Amino acid sequence: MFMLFKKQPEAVQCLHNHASTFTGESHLTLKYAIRGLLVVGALCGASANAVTITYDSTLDAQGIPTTTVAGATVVNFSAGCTGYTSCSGNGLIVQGSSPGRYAAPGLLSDTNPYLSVPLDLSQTTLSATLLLPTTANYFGLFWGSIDDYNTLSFLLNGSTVASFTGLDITSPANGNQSAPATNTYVNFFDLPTFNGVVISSTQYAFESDNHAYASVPEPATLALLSAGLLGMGVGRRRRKVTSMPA
Ligand SMILES: [Ca+2]
Ligand SMILES: [Ca+2]
Repeated sequence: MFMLFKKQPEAVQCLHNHASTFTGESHLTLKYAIRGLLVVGALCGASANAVTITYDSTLDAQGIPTTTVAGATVVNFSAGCTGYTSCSGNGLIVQGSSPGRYAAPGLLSDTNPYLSVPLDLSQTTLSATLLLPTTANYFGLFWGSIDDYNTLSFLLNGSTVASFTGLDITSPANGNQSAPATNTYVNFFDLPTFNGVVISSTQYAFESDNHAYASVPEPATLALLSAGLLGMGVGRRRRKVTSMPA
C-alpha cells in the first residue's frame, strides 16, 4: 500500500541536449532502436557514467510491453509492488483510466494493474519511492502517456545518482495516450549503481508498468550494441556490393 512519507531529496537536474536527435516513431525494431539509441552523459552528482537509453516493444503474456533483459526482476503490479522491498509515497496501483487523473499506458481499454503517480495533487510530496532488495545498474519501465513534468530518479542509499524527465525520452512529451512515441518501453543501461527509484510528477500523471531491474555487466551491453551497429554496417556493405556493375 502507498502511504504518505517524508519528503525525498529534490531530483538532481541534469543537462540534456540530445532530445532532438531521437525521432519518436523510430523505435519499433532493433534496427531503429539502434538508430534511435541515445548515449546520455549522466551529469548528475559525482557520476561520470554514460547511460544508454533504448526503446523496445516486446510484449509480455498480457500484451503489455516488457523488458528483454535476461534475468531481470519484473514488477508488474498484479500483486501489489511484489519485486520491490517497499513502495511508499503519493502513488497508487490502479486499473483502467480515470479522466483527468490517469490513463492506462498505451491502451485505454487495458485493465492490467499499473502504477500511477501522484494519487493526490493536493499533497506536499508528489512522488513515490520504490526500494529494491539489491543494487542494480539497469532499469526498464513501460512509460505511458509520457509528460514533460514526469521525472524518474535513481537513488543509492537515499541519495539521487541520476535523474531523467519525460523530455529526455521523447519530444514533445505531451502526454499523448496512444502515440508510440509517448507510450513505450524504455531501457536505461549503465546507470550509476542504485537501489531505489523515485517516480515524480507535478501534475496528473506519471503512469508506468512492468518495471524491471538487473545488474547487467557493462561488457555485455557494449557487445549487444556493437553487434547491432556491426549488423547495420554489414547491411550497407552488402547493398554496395549488389549495386556494383556486373
Ligand atoms: Ca501490470
Ligand atoms: Ca502521463
